[in-house]
Amino acid sequence: ASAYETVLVEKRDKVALIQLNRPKALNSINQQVIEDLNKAVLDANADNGIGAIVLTGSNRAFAAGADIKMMEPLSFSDTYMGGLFNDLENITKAKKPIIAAVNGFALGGGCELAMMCDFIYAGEKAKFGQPEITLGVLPGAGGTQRLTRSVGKSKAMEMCLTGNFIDAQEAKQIGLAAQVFPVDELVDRAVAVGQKIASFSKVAVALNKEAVNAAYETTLQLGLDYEKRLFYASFATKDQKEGMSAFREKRKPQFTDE
Ligand code: CO8
Repeated sequence: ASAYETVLVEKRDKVALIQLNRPKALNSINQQVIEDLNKAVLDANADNGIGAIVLTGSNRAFAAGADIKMMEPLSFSDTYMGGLFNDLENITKAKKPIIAAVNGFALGGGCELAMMCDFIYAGEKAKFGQPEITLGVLPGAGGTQRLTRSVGKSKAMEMCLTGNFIDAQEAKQIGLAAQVFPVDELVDRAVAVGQKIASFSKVAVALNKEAVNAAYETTLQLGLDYEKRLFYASFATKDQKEGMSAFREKRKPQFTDE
């Protein structure tokens, strides 16, 4: 039995595979999903045996957005004072990388959730979209911000203003998805890449993630300075000595995450 109501967690060697599991509502996101997902990510992040996380849904839906039936009766003050969906963002605080493996629909909050991950792999049948406009609202968890930074203004604006879905090939072509895989292979391929990442120094992985993310927050010069500080800091780790001596000695490095 799973420790969670709406997610399944499976440990595959050094990768935590977290699967959204609310099939009756196409994995739409409510408070329970957010709580379960945060806890699952936090646990994986704290587990020394885990080096990367893969987040997936079902073949039909990664997540079809926020739960529309739950949102319908809410007032402005309910959402504002209650900070509706604020906590979903917590998964971005994980030091360990999260790969989104998207089969089926990633719509609204589902597309936003995928974009909170560090990179996206899409199954051939995946569909991405920000259909909030069709409901009389707008994206509320990064769909106007992360999407725009990821694919540029014209495409992001088109997606937000029309609500039209894009398929996996287009998602790859515009840089939203890093790669496209056959539906049945997607999760295994994502886990395999997770294992590769997990074979590296955890400190180096976290430093790389932090530095790339800094590119979203700042100017080029400040970002370059920040990168350089982190690069210098990596020389304070044992793993830097291990990685470089292993290269010189033509052997496989044994990282200790120190
Ligand atoms: N919320 C609640 N229930 C949903 C949702 C949803 N987002 N999506 C699907 N469901 C339910 C359906 O109501 C249906 O339930 P029932 O059988 O009880 O009627 C069941 O899932 C199956 O769905 P469909 O019968 O509609 O399946 P289809 O294959 O015909 O269509 C679609 C699939 C195209 C995905 C369709 O279900 C759809 O359009 N869903 C809504 C997509 C959408 O508009 N998403 C955006 C929601 S708004 C949002 O996300 C705001 C983001 C703010 C921040 C969020 C952070 C989490």
